[in-house]
Amino acid sequence: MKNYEQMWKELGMNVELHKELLSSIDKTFKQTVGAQKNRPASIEYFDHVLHESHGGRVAELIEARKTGRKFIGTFCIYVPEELAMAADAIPVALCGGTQFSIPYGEKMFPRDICPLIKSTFGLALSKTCPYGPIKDLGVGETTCDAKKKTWDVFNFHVMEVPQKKGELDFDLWYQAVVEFKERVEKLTGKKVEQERLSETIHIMNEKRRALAKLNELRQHDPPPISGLDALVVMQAALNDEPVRFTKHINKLNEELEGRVITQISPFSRGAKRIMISGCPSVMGNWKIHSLIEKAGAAVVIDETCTGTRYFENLVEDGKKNLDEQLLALAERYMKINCACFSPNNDRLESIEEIIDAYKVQGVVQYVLQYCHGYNVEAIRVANILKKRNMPNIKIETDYSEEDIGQLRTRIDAFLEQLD
Ligand code: BJ8
Repeated sequence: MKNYEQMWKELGMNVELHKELLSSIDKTFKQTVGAQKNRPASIEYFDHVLHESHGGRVAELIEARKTGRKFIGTFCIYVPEELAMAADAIPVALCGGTQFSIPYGEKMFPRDICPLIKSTFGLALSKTCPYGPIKDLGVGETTCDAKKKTWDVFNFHVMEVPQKKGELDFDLWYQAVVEFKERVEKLTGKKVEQERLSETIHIMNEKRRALAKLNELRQHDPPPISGLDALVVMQAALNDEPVRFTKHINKLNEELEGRVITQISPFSRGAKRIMISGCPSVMGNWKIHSLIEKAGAAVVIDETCTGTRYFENLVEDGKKNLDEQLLALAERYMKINCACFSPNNDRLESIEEIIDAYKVQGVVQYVLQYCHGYNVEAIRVANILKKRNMPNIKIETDYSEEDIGQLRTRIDAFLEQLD
């Protein structure tokens, strides 16, 4: 990796602490992702994206800002990236998945909120996040309580994500999309035009198609890629430049198609097929996937925001004017089934469809500690799974390694039950 020390210094970061952060993440990476056997060769690019997320990618954003472009930090997949890009801004998701920054987050935030929030803002508070100093706008959303109150603290633009999916709620969300467009236009000084929006819709749809294809390939037995590597790809998706990213996904997909034919896989045929469902696993967090796959089962799909919820449903393209395009965007994003919605029946239906498509044999409901939305919704998910005689286990955990031994025992017992 190139030396970016000078860049980090100029950004006002705590360079020494940042070195400790990188070596802590690198250690976890080597013990989990790097310890896997039989990885596809094309995964190297996505490893590289992760490794360069505090280096090359930041340097790239700094260069883009010199040409007048603006950089927007996001924290939820509800933020329509197409709109930001059409106004010539660059959106990048900034969620943290590392235990390293949690103690710094806890200096400001209550201890009993979810690790994703504490880790994300712990990075900013400890001056180990290179994105904070170059961010032109932070965009939050009204999803869970902890998140929406956090945006107030940092004075972010907040998109109103409704809590139900009725007509009135859709109108509210549509207004939030229009308001976001106006906010981004104000930031960049550039109007969102129909033609450019049509291009960015195409770019993002192509990215979703490529990710959907990758995931379809996981439907094979044995899957040509591990769940942990598929997660690495999804984590890279939230950071990388979309056109370049799609090109590399298509290359990976070609390799995976070949592996399906030649039956090359990190797993033996008949390995237990697991779905992870619930909270996202953002960059730095490889804990649960790694534990399940080290126990010999294959994570074949993620029903999470670092999984199906990110790439399913395209934005309808070919619209003739900006109003219709905005409506199409609002419709696509409103289909994301976050646990902040009540009732969230669409999520339950989607889980059943995914189970059938991926021939899932067991479901791990993944709940980040103190995430009440997914934790309580786990009851309804468990109920539909019970009706189908589908074994499931709920794992509530944080980013630390403290409970690894206990989790390993529970996962082993769960997988044995699938026999
Ligand atoms: S659309 S899941 S990305 S909000 S895990 S911070 S919900 S307490 S990340 Fe999310 Fe958007 Fe929903 Fe997806 Fe809160 Fe839960 Fe933490 Fe969460």
